[in-house]
Amino acid sequence: MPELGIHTRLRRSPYYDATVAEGVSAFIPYNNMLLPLAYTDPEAEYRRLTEGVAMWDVGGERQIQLKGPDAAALAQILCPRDLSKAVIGQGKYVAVCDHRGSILNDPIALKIDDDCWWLSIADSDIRMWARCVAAERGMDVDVSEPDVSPLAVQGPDAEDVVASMFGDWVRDLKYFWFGDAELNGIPLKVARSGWSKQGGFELYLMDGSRGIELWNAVKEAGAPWNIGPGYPTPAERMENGLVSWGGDCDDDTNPFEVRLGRFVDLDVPDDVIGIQVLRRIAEEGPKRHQLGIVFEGDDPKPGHLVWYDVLVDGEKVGDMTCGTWSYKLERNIGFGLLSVSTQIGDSVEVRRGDELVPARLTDIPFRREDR
Ligand code: THG
Repeated sequence: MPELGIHTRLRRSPYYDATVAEGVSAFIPYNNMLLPLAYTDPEAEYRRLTEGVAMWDVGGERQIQLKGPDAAALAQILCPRDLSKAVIGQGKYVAVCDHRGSILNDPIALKIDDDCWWLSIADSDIRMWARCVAAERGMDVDVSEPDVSPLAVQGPDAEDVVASMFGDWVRDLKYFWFGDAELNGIPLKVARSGWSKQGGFELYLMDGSRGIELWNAVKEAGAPWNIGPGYPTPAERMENGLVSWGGDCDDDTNPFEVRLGRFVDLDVPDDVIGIQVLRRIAEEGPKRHQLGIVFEGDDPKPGHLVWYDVLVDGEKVGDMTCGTWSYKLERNIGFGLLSVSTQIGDSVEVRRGDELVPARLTDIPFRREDR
């Protein structure tokens, strides 16, 4: 394979040198930043996440800050989920949509202050989108990307590690809620958050010059729990049903198609972008839905580099948008973005290169019995 060219535009996170020292072996570009996606032993890294605790450089999850008198109004216009009752220190997962109801990004929206919101974004340019919307609507709000880089601590032992560093108050944080903290003078926010279903926290580092110090402090605090490096882990997130916006959605995917309808509030004001279309889709029902796909057989096949066609009786019914070897099912699994004519239990074929692989449709999240 040719190498990926590295350029100043592909920014290094504040933890970059530490991840190199830990043996990072692959990066993915994410918001024009290098985000670690592999170290040395994928199965050990999966087990560390699901059975112990791992630390992830997710500095690529940038914050888009909305600040000023109209910050809350702009946040609501961008997010088809009711933010009006959110309090300072609360975060909410949202599907930011365009005027067609198609998802542009699925950030966590954090209420930092009455006049300040962060959108903690997936991999697309919401700074440009937010700035444009604010200007076109004549709003008094400054849109920026501040020096804030999350470090995730994920896994069943994450709470003990983070409580040992910051105190027991972190144990009482509700999902996506956060509080201010300091570690040897390093300014942080500590949130119960992260892109896994193993439980965990994110430390929002607010001074990029101190990333290595923070990395080393977490590594030292986590040593009694055998903490080690990790990353947003494809097998764990697919098994447990987390959507990867950049991989599982095309230019025309609405929240109802990918199980995110529960994060849409249809009664938000009419000027929220996309809400008119979302109301119509909610009433008529979406044309596609997202189901699990489990391949027959147990031959681990790494790599899922393009969407695969999914066929029923030789006819295409949709796409398999991601795939991985599942350690939990001991099968190849993935998500299908499929016509609503398909249903759980159906037998399908997946076109993988030159072969047609027999597979079955399942519910998401996956259960071992679904094999
Ligand atoms: N942390 C931060 N920013 C992020 C991510 C993150 N930005 C991009 C991306 N990840 C955002 N995407 C998600 C998607 C799902 C979840 C978290 C981030 C998630 N969802 C649970 C679920 O769907 O079951 C819980 C949702 C809920 O109940 O509210 O955890 O990881 N800083």
